[in-house]
Amino acid sequence: MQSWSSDDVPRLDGTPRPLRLNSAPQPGADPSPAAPGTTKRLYVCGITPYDAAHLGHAFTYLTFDLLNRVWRDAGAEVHYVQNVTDIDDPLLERAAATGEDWRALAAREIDVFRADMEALRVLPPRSFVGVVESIDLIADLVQRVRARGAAYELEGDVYFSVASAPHFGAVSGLDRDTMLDLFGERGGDPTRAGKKDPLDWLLWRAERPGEPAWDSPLGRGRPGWHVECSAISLHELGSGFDVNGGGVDLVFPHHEMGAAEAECATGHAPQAQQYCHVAMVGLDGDKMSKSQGNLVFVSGLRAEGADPMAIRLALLDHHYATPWDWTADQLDRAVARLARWRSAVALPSGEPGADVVTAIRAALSDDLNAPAALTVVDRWAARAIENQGGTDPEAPDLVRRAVDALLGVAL
Ligand code: 5CA
Ligand code: ZN
Repeated sequence: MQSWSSDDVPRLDGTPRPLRLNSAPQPGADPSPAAPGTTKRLYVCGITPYDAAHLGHAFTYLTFDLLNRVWRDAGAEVHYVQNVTDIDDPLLERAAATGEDWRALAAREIDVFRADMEALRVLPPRSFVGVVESIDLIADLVQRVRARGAAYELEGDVYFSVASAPHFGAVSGLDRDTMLDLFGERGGDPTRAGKKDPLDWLLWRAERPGEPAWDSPLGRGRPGWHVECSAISLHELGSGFDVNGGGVDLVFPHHEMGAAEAECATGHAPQAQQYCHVAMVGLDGDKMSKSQGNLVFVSGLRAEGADPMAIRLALLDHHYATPWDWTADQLDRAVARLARWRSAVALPSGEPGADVVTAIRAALSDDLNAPAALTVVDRWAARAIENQGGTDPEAPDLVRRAVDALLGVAL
């Protein structure tokens, strides 16, 4: 489906440091640092469009936007793929509750998401792929899994047999009891009678009365959740792509089960060299989630008049691996910070900017440490404002371009 648009990213002189991402490489992984001309392959789990993007979603997409920018700064091409779960139980449940057609609901929320991402200056994925437009390739992956003897039928539905996944557990590192708990909490069906193992998961759901369904060699039905991401990533990026990303709520079962599917279908492991997960953003001590209803929407803040660049700065002031709670004062602080930065780059000169570029690059190369990068710009801006300029007339423009290219903030 159509992605969104972005401004051109300024190119910066000098040499970036190789990125260190603090997540364990998968067994058999071969992560090589981005060399000029390399293509990096990134898959990030996209939204289920039954509600607008909240600040937790935005935090996840901003994190991978930083990764995208760091790779590009190192001279790599980035093949970035993001899915849209435009058919799934939560979408159908919301549509049923409000009496809206599920397609209209999804289309509207995807539009809001695109507008939010564009306003936040998140670089668009090269491939933005819906499930509904991918039914054939998803059914094809299920067929390949079946051909390998790793799937079985239960009352017309098709299940993946966890016993056929030799590396199961490599993504999450969890023990079986924890897996069973999380599977039950996060959309799985550990108690369904007739399964060979409670952890076996649904690949294809046969048509139910009143539910949308598509014809396929598996019979009429629709895909299970995990298989959409393994099929779309495999189709777009192949095996062993660089990073598979999403929020930490997707470690298990989603990424574990998706990896097992892709590895089974291709016979190649790992599905991705690294899995990178973003900590949950909360509100008042609870995970911000659609089901809990404690949401602050990007579109809501924008409608109230918030500068999207201030929203971006407020989110970037947190490291992706540390859970945090949103509070309104964070936006106020970001507004003040943005104003300081803007007045500093509007001065006719400043302290030399090359050190600022080096220090922002150093912070981001260290496990995407955005808060440290913001502090670098704070210090430069404070000195420039205090001295009403500096020795270098090129500096304001250089800092503006670095903040644009590396942090995605337009000053
Ligand atoms: N469509 C699936 C992925 S295939 C899904 O999880 N959709 S979602 O709309 O629920 O979430 C979209 C993305 O935001 C996912 O990567 C998810 O892990 C992430 N996410 C959800 N809630 C939060 C939160 N509170 N904080 C940070 N990231 C979150
Ligand atoms: Zn996914």
